[in-house]
Amino acid sequence: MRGPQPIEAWKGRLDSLRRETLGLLDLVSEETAAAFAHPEWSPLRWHLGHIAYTESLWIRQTLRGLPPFDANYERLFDNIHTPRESRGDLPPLSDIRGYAEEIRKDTRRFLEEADWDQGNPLLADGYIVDFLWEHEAQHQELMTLILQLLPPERKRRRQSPEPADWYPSRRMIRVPGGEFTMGTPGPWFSYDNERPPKTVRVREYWVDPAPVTNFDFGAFVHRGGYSDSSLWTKEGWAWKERTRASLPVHWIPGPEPTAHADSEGLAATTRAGLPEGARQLDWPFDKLPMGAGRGPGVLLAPSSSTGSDPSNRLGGRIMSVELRQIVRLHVPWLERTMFADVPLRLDHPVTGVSRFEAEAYARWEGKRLLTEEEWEYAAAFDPATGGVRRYPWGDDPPSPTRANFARRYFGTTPVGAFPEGRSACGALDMGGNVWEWTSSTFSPYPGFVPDAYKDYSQPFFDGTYAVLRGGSWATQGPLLRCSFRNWYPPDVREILAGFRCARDA
Ligand code: AVJ
Ligand code: FE
Repeated sequence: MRGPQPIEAWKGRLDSLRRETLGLLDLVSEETAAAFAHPEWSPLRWHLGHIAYTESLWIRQTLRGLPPFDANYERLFDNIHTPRESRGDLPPLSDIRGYAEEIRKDTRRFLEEADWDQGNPLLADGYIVDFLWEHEAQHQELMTLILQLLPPERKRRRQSPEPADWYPSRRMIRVPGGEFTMGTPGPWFSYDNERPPKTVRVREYWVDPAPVTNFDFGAFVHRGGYSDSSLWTKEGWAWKERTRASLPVHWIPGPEPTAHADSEGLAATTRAGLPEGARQLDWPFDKLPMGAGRGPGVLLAPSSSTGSDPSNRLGGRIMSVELRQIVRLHVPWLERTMFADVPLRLDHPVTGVSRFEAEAYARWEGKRLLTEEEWEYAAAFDPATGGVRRYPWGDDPPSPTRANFARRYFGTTPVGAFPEGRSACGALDMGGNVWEWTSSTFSPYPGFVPDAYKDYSQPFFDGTYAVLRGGSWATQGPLLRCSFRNWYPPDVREILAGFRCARDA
């Protein structure tokens, strides 16, 4: 017989997550919350209704056997039966908030009165509470990427802390082959697609310690990566030709680079620090003088002399803070961040790329994407114990020193800025910062059994979805578990995703 359920803690968790959801809506006007930011993504306001609708579906209707609270809302906020195009005509925000509050009252009552020992799998170990929490958390992430698509002037600025400066080695990590347990091995909540756990054998490979940066991707763009069909898969090239993609989603061709040189000091440093003619360089890094030393406040800079070690393309060169500023002055792109358009932040991971772009970039570097097996092995396997970790750093819950997650910075952070979050093999940013495209197609593990919410994973096993791993800066902590699988069609670019490269050993 198990002890009393932590009802109060569950209510507290659900309510505090809800406050965050409402906080996201507070970043924009009522009008903006009701509008489409992008034709492929529902209005912000729809997500609140859908979150409440899902709570009602499982608690009020499935578990309590009551009729829907409101038949109209029922239809409107059902993701399967109401096509996205018709989600533009929504009730006022105050009505949707009222609906969500009514449903929540019902949920609280249910949690207090439920018979937790009746053997219903929806109730066992509080499954339904975790499920609703994670569902809402995932919709928060969708709301965040929608906010990211809106121009900065339509959002109320929010203050975020500055991430610490820390720049990791760029040397690829050699991961010895081996066997490990893939999928959820613990008693904590997981989705059906993470189960059952399975033993997987992985061959030895090399993996980048961090995701591909804007700097790296800029070099690919500058060197004509988007116009060299030999780098792209057939499907990827067709996509590129059709969409005319030529830059990641949030990159904006900048004004003349010198336009950013607004400070006297920086302009002077620029004159002193750059070789003659540097202003004419399209991609300034090749000719930049490199500093020495490393530690806080320095940037691992690329080098044209990459040496003979192909696993160390960037040569481990370091450049000073001043040079980092100069380089920014000369980057020909701006980047749209949540609250401002800024010169492209070179040490941040590239985002806003489809899997097609990720594949082309990887091939350009003579590398490839990781399979999801390789990804999970690098994130979870601990050779010291032979077992797997719940999170890349171990079993402790995510914390701000280990990962950029839960919108703490409202954007990406420089790659590898959280050394305490490294996995056993030394890979950084395996939890948070950006989702990572893998080369794997979303499919069930052998012995897959759908959970009560049958349409959570199963409809997406048709071979058209690619797996992403690792969580982003907007992902809530529990979803950073190494076994969590995300999926999208390979041509989607608006999600908060980048990628990491690997290569055969
Ligand atoms: C796992 C992010 C692909 O958004 O369709 C939300 C999550 N499922 N409501 C999605 C989800 C049902 C899902 N992804
Ligand atoms: Fe949903």
